[in-house]
Amino acid sequence: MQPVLYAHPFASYCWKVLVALYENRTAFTYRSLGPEDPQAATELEALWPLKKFPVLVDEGRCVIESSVIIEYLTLRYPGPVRLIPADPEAALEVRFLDRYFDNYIMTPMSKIVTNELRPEDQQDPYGVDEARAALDAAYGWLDGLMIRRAWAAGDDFTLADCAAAPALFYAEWAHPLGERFPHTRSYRSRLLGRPAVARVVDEARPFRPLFPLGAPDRD
Ligand SMILES: N[C@@H](CCC(=O)N[C@@H](CS)C(=O)NCC(=O)O)C(=O)O
Repeated sequence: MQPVLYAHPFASYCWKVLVALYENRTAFTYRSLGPEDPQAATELEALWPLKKFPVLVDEGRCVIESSVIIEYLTLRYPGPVRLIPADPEAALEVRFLDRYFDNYIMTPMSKIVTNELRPEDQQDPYGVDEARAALDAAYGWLDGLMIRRAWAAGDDFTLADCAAAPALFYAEWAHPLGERFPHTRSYRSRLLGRPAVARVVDEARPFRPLFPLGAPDRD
């Protein structure tokens, strides 16, 4: 039995895991959480009452949280792309950057996007301003890092890049990098050129009209 992934093609945290699966050509069953398969949502809720996704089920075990799922895949389904370095010190840097992209780019990006879904009288412009300032700070730090790196943690594509791909893809839509962060821009372009990332971007294309801020006509 191959692992089963509950996910949606437009959902940023699902991209992290999909990139990891595609990088290593890991076979899996995709339970897409859309109106075409309401049973998938019912199963997800039974597996994880918080109803957050992605969730992976393998050999009767339910694995939750995108980073933990990728860690699990590297243990149980290792492939040619080693997403967590064998060296524990090098792995610390990868795990730190994975947290960086989730906490300091994905989180403020989500704040800006989800604010748009609120009723107008429940919106939070102060919180959105804070999120934009947080993104500027996060882009700035990352730009300094990426002057000398091909991938987030160095020369090799890792878990950190799986996290960076959706974070920078959508953050650039919500709060453009402009000309201020050239190294981060180049890194984002390199990510989009990676076949596994290009594949998730393509699979998500039909859902772009759902982007609450209006998807820009690029990427
Ligand atoms: N920390 C979780 C975040 C998961 C998450 O927030 N997923 C979003 C989709 S990208 C979700 O479940 N949204 C539906 C909801 O919040 O109800 C992870 O890394 O897996």
